[in-house]
Amino acid sequence: MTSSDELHKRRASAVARGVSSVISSYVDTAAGAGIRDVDGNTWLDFASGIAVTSVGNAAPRVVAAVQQQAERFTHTCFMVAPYESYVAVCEQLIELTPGAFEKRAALFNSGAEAVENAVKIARHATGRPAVVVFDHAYHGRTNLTMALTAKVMPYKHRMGPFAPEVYRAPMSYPLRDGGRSGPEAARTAIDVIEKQVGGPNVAAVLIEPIQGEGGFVEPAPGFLPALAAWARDNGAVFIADEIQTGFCRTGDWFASEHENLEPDLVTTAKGMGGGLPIAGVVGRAEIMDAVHAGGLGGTYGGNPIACAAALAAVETMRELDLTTAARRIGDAMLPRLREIADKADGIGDVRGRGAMIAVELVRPGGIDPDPPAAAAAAKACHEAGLLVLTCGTYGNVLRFLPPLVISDPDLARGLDIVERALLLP
Ligand code: PLZ
Repeated sequence: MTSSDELHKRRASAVARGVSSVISSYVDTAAGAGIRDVDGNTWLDFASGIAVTSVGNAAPRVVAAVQQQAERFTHTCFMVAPYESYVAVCEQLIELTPGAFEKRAALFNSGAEAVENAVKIARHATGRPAVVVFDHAYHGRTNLTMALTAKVMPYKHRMGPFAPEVYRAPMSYPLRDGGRSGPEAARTAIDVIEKQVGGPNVAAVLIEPIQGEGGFVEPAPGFLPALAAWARDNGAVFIADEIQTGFCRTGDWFASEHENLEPDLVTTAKGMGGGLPIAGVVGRAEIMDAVHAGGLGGTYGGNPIACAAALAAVETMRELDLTTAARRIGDAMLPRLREIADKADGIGDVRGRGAMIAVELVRPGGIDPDPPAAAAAAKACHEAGLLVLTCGTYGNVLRFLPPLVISDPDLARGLDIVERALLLP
């Protein structure tokens, strides 16, 4: 019996079944794009802990910053006794997110918490109840964010009732909406919003610039700008959920930059903390500051160790120019995957930007989703030592989120494994 097998046995009688894992190997150490399990097997990481360790596993600056901060102090609660690093992280969020207008920021612990707070802030600032979200959206697992998330299994099944005043509009999904243009798809969505919700009731339009868990769905050009313009014209807050797309992942600091969007509010987490739990909401000062003193917070939000990690992660992103690194990863992956798609029958789409890349698997001859093919390809990658993830409303998308510090040879080696997995009979 391997050490992982033993841990798996212990887990079965200690860890709730609802919490599952992609692989059954247990991690011992990890560095850069490599993970070693407790039996000495090595894994190449194309998952980054779901788009978190963009600066690499155990990034040296992050590790040093965490160690130094832990020795100074571990926690005082910013709401009790404040400290500089919280302010510095907010300054970085203000500087790095799109929009030259005056901004404010607040820090939280998880992506879901950031989204919840963005909605609280938008409702408070507008005095309106409704939140518009989209098909295939993923925003978290808390009660409000389950309501915002589209997919029922595994996220919402038998877990309602869900928070009210959440309305779902159709998404631009070029593979699956007949290739409608962005403006056309936006007109359809806006029609739903105006007929079923009503502009004056909308507090916020909330959207991932490229959808993450929903399938790496990149809306057609013009879709996001049209929604942002509608929100502006109707006094609604336009919130970009950049929890998965942010912090260099798509080749820009934030994916919103791609179409020159300037969201009123941006939610961030994941890559921001270089592996430590930290999240933020940043945006227009007049919206953020509408909330009364004491109206936002939480015991651990902007914990000093997490802040130190975030500052070190941002420094690493700047120093190693990880936006450029992400673009280079995309430039290497997309053509290679398209070549594979030409040889394989079941690849309906190859898409993504920067180091957020996916292939959508379909039944040959059409676009019917083929989730077993995605599961089989992921399994074949895992057996060859490459950690990849699936996603998508239909579970038929194989997605790649390598750390942005991955070396060219490691990237090529990973793609070789992906090729063999996708060309299986
Ligand atoms: N918004 C866009 O991608 C988290 C979820 C994994 P938390 N995505 C990974 C799972 O199955 O729980 C995510 C996201 C976007 C919000 C969230 C939520 O972030 O830090 O997981 O709460």
